[in-house]
Amino acid sequence: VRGGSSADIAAHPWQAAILVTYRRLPGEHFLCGGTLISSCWVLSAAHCFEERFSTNQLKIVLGRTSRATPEENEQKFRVKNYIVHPRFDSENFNNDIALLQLSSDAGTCAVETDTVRAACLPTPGLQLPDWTECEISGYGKDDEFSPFYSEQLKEGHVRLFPASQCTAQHLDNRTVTDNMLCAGDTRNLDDACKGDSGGPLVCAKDERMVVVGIISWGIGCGRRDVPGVYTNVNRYLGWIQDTTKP
Ligand code: 4AZ
Repeated sequence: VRGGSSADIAAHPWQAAILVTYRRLPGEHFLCGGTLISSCWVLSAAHCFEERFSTNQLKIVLGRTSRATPEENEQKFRVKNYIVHPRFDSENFNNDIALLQLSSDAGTCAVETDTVRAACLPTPGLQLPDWTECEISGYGKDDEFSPFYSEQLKEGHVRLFPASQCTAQHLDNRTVTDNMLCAGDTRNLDDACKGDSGGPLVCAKDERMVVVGIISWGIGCGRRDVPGVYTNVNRYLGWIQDTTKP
């Protein structure tokens, strides 16, 4: 997250860290963010999985504030299966959505604690007003030119842009589809940045935190008048339901 501030996982208990073990490198490497949407399912971005990892290369960590340091109360899972949207287009990031199913030796999924809790999915057709203030979180870069990911989880505050300000014209002539939405900060320029992908854009609605977007792409990070682009979760409620049903 560019701008924003350091955050504790307890303030973003749906935040997941997706780690990968590469076949030729030792250790676990941070891959992407994700959002816990039920005890056994994490929502993320399709583009995180373009390398077609096998499930045994992936791990999901919940309840961790520091990106790379294991924590006492964290919950760590293997991935039973992950499903990339069948119409994900790597050319323009249309349908940038994926679901990962958690698994553990004990056969259990995430247990709700102070630091681990699912976000709500939007109700069908939920339309929040333009400029609604929402929040993003992630372990990604502090700014566009930083060589490093953040050591600690960060949060940022962004507002939902009207569709009229979320077009190719505003985004270096890249394709922007109805499956995408834009959010940005016109003052302190908080924005998602490299490494935050797959993570949550959540907005408060009737006292609940609702995952409205998935951090997807952008032109740099926190540039004035250039919003970040998010997968519009509302367009995928049917796909999510079908994919996660028992
Ligand atoms: C990325 O590379 C990325 N400013 C994600 C979001 C944004 C830019 C880059 C939005 O994962």
